[in-house]
Amino acid sequence: PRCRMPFEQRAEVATQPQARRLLGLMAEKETNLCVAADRSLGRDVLALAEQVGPHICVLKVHCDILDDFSPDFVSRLRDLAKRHNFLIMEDRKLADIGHVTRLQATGGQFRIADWADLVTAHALPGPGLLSGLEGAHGMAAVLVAEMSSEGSPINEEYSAAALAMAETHGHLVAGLVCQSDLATDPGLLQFTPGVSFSGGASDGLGQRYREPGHVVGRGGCDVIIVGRGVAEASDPRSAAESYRQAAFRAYRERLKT
Ligand code: S5P
Repeated sequence: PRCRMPFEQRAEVATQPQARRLLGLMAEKETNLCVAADRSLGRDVLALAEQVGPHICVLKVHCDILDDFSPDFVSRLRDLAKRHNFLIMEDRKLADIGHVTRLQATGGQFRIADWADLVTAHALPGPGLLSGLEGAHGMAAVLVAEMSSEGSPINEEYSAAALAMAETHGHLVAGLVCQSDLATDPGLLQFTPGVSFSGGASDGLGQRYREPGHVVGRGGCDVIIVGRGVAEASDPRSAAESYRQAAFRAYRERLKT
């Protein structure tokens, strides 16, 4: 099964180019950590990316929370991604009809497809959304199949439909954002947010946390997404290294089961 296949082997069978690239770099760099750089100023996102760059496979950003988004910020971020060898995921959570999705992905002030390797999207509108991303400069979609937040109305049927959408559009979809082990295709990556060493904790706004070893070992997660656990640590660099080690160790253990 997929959870016992090493990343390097999965990179070979993956057909989506960004998924192939990511699985390959995870194996090579020995990291399955994605840091969510949820900071309001471009220079703070760049400073965090510089600190955690050597330890991560993906840097996840929300361009719409930046007070000072600019093309210059994006080109600096791309330079860092190249220098430290990580992918950039824009967590836009697209959720509209294909026509609007295309405009949101390629235009506006953010021009996401010009700089992001991966973009998150909800499955809610159906496959037309993915058709809207066709031809978006090779940017791949990551479909939100489950959410970490309390009270989410997403149910099993919805998650199964999101998975089916990912599987039937394998050329455009690199993976899922999920909380449990949904995929069977070894080429699809499962990204799991709501991860912290303080498992069981909440943030007072509905976020629920589980520990890295738990989500990778038992949840089938491939890439942990850690935001405040790293970004708000007194030393983000060493926090990132600790999360990387915990998640990669759990992945190695999983291969033996
Ligand atoms: O279900 C989800 C999906 C996502 S992408 N729950 C989430 O929390 N996220 C994102 O993961 C969220 O937008 C944020 O950027 C990150 C979690 O941040 P943390 O500070 O709670 O670790």
